[in-house]
Amino acid sequence: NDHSSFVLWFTGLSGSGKSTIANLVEKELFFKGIQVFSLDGDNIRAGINKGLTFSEGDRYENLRRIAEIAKLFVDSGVVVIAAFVSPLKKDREMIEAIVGSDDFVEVFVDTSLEECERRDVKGLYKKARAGEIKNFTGISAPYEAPENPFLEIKTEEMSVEEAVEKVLVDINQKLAL
Ligand code: GGZ
Repeated sequence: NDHSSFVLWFTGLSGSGKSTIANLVEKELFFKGIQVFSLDGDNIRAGINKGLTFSEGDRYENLRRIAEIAKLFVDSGVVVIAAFVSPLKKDREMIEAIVGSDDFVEVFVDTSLEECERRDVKGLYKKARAGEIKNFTGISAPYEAPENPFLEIKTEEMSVEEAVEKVLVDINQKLAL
């Protein structure tokens, strides 16, 4: 292994573009020969965290387990890419405490609620507005924006390609450590 490992943690609203950017970053790192693994809602909430809801307590437990798994991967020398709404400041602090400050690289995918709702890729905002989904982040549950992220990506001001490039450039020095 000739690169350092850490957790690249994407936080942002549902539909903000976290997964899209994270998946492309993973691909690029893989092509560079870096050992990388992605954790996302699809492989986590369907498996190890099956049964957890979107209550505040269950989100905490969801994220705590993810952080512990991420730490195991980092200890094995793998760069971890995690994309979760992770809406609460105290939960992200918990994640940072588990992973370790030096290895927690926070990326805030900053897309306004208005834009996420306008995109509504999965129709979830419409359902949340109709009251069909409870505790929906941005509608009926809070999202606390990070105050001091390693990196902030305003998706309304740049293309996906530009966002991916920005992440790659900014983590280069972390990889070389
Ligand atoms: C937020 C929800 C909810 C509620 C289902 N609130 O856009 P998506 O669909 O694919 O991503 C969202 C995903 C969020 O799961 P996370 O594990 O990332 O959340 S957390 O970090 O808060 O634990 C969304 C879908 O699940 N989803 N219900 N009520 N997002």
